[in-house]
Amino acid sequence: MEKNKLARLILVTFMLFNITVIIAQNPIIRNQFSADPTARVFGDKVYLYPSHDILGKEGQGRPNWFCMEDYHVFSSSNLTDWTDHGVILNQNKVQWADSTAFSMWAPDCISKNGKYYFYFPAPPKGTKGFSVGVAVADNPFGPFIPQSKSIDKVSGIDPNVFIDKDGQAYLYWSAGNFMVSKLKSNMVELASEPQIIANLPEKGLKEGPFLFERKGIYYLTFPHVENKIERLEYAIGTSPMGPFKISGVIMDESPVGCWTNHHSIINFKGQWYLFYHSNDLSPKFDKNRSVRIDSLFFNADGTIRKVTSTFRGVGLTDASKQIQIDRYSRISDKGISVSFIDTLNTFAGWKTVFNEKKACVQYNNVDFGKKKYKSVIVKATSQKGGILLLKLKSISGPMLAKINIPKSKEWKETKVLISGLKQGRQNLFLSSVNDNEVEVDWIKFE
Ligand code: FUB
Repeated sequence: MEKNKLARLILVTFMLFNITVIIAQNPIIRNQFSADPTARVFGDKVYLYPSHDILGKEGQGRPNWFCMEDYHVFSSSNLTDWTDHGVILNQNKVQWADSTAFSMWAPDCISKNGKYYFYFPAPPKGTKGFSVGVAVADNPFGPFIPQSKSIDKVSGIDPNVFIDKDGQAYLYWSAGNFMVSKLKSNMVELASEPQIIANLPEKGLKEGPFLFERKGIYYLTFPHVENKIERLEYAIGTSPMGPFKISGVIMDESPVGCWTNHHSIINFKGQWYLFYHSNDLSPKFDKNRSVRIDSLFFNADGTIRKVTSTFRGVGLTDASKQIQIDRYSRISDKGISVSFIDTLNTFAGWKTVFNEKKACVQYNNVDFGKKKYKSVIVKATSQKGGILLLKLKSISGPMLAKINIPKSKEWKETKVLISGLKQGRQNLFLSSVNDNEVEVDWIKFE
């Protein structure tokens, strides 16, 4: 088929099924706010089930607070290109839930015997507090059909389901304390009385339990307010129902003060990943959050190494696509900063601003594959005009190109021939030659 026709066909298919493709580093979801990420590996893809924060309007739940009316699901086979499969459940489709509450909080989804079970908390009609419901589908992206009633004897938020090697499923949730019950094989009813998980921090809110197993160790991981805002902690045990022993911190408090954090941990293609959230796209209101991913590693004794949040996140960036250098791996201490392209529309992303000579940004893991790239394109603007150097390996490494950014008040794409490029995975270094201010949106190779 002709290239244009194929592109049109793909676009029409995506529009028909309400699918959007997003390519991003941290935060990974850029077409909406997203929080409380539960990631699951189903087949050869990662499916992401986050909460969907929106900016509440009058009459939509509690003012200046979390506001969520539905859930989307996203999928990816490389953790950098994400497909938004659209809405999988809305509060007005749940018979037992109060559809004026806008409180569809942190969900989870698990697969058993070819069915997908989506667990979500919501305030029930006519009473206070939260219940937990289940919606069932035949595939990971729905349509999910909610059960007509919430799960009996479960009051609380942040459901999490773990299926052990023997096939027994466990439901965890947060009700001040963490609760656990076995689930019946129908996955929608409890098989044992809810039990409090003991020996966990007693002071400071804890919520968002997420349990996983590795090499016979059961990790109960959770956000907890040890100081003023949440950080991610964990406890370990030898059985899914505990007892658990407090074992450490997975991620410190948000450096930008996002009060909540909420996470999940998966192994995908041999690497462990931490999915969590911050408020990247809403720096002034931390109830509009965005999902991030960073790699997670274990020590030989099974303890978890603390994860430092990064902008670069994970995965390879295709050299032929827009490389958002503002999601850097490293940046020099002075002469360079990152800010929103449009403060009124943060979804437009960020720009990197160079304003001193030798300021440098490093962006790792760009995939040049086996292609023979000939040029680099830089989308930039500079009031006085400026010069950037693009190098491999380090700021004093081999030079790929010297890029003269023309004097302009508008964003312009400058294309320059490159030489000395190696194939495969490379780390890039972009630095400024003089003090003239240059703003860069992205670079890409052709
Ligand atoms: O997103 C609403 C609530 O904030 C979640 O249920 C908690 O875990 C916290 O992230």
